[in-house]
Amino acid sequence: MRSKIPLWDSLLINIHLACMTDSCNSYGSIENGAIGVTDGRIVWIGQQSDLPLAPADCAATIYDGQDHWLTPGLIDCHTHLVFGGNRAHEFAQRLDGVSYQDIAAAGGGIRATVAATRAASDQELIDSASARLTDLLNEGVTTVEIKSGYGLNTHHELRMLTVARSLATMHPVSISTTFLGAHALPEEYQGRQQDYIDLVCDEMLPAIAQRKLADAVDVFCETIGFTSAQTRQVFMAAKTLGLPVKLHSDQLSDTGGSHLAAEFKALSADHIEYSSEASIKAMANNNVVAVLLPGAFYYLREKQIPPIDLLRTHGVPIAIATDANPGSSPTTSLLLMMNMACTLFRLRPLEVFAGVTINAAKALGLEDDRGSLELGKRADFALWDIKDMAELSYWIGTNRCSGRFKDGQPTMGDYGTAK
Ligand code: DI6
Ligand code: FE
Repeated sequence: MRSKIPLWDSLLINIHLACMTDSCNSYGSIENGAIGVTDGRIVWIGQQSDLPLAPADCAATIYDGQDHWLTPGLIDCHTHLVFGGNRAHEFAQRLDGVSYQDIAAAGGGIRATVAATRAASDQELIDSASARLTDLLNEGVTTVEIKSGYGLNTHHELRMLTVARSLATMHPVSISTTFLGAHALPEEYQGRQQDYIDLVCDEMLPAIAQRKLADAVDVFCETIGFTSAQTRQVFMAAKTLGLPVKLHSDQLSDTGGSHLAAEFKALSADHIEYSSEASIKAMANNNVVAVLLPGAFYYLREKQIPPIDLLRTHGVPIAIATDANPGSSPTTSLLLMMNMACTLFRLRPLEVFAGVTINAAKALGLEDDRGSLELGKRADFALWDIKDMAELSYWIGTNRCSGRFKDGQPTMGDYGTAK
């Protein structure tokens, strides 16, 4: 029998914590720690031996962390998770030497996925995205960003964003949605690029903003995407509607996209393999997160590594994401991306882990709410059966995730209730 009214809703004991509160220097580790939760928020954090009362008096529900590591829930801050069909047939073409750009120019690539997405029912889109989302969640992910961009007309872009939002009602996850109407030129606008950008700005964006279906606006600024001038037009329209922006920039060539992202104080500039030092400096000065996407780099067999040393020198926060999409990064494993960020980009395990927690939260504008273990932040946790935090990027294709909590509720793993 408990003698007192418990202080908190729940308490996790027998765990080691990686708080990520000083992520430039350390994991912010607390070995033999404990964490208290009320109303889905962190209300106590520290050494288990410093608990104010006996565990049973601290909380109504107590979970035994079994000596595992507990971290902030992972955040995948750049995905294109909702789409119809897949592009396995293009993979074979590419292995025969046809480039991603050539496939796009021949009407395949993104346009092929647009056709498949338009043809898919809402339920088909939900089912296929749910399967991919489940893969991410099984690896300790608790927040996912999802972009539109395979609808490319008002009806289908609204549908993609609605489907993306609905996933959060079916799975224990937070979803941030991003409107990417300027992803590719739809076939019916061939030769009328400017008309399409006008449609994005004058019709699609207001319709989406009115329904509050997007948390941010993105553009594919690239030789095979849209120009800097067109990107600027979309960004201005987004700003007018009060929506933050982010950008696919300098992935295949230096178009000055990252510089433009900085000028608009974008949440993030993503890919950035070809970004110049001037662009990186501008990103640093404007608090723009660099989102690196090693899956696309690997899958497109790119050679140009993002300017990691410049990002370090100028203090640009680095995030890592899957870019999950059917054309350039067909993956649903954020853990594999973490390993690739180390092996392909030479990032360190600590940098990579900050990249899927606190810096990924920054890339979504959510750093005050999640991404680290701090008082008042959301109780989204991942638990790991590991001895050393570096294991999370060391294993290749191995999932050591043993549990997950969303808003303080256990959603995966069996941590019982300790007495
Ligand atoms: N960059 C990417 O990596 C994806 N979109 C983009 O703008 C690729 C999308 C696709 O090929 O389907
Ligand atoms: Fe992308």
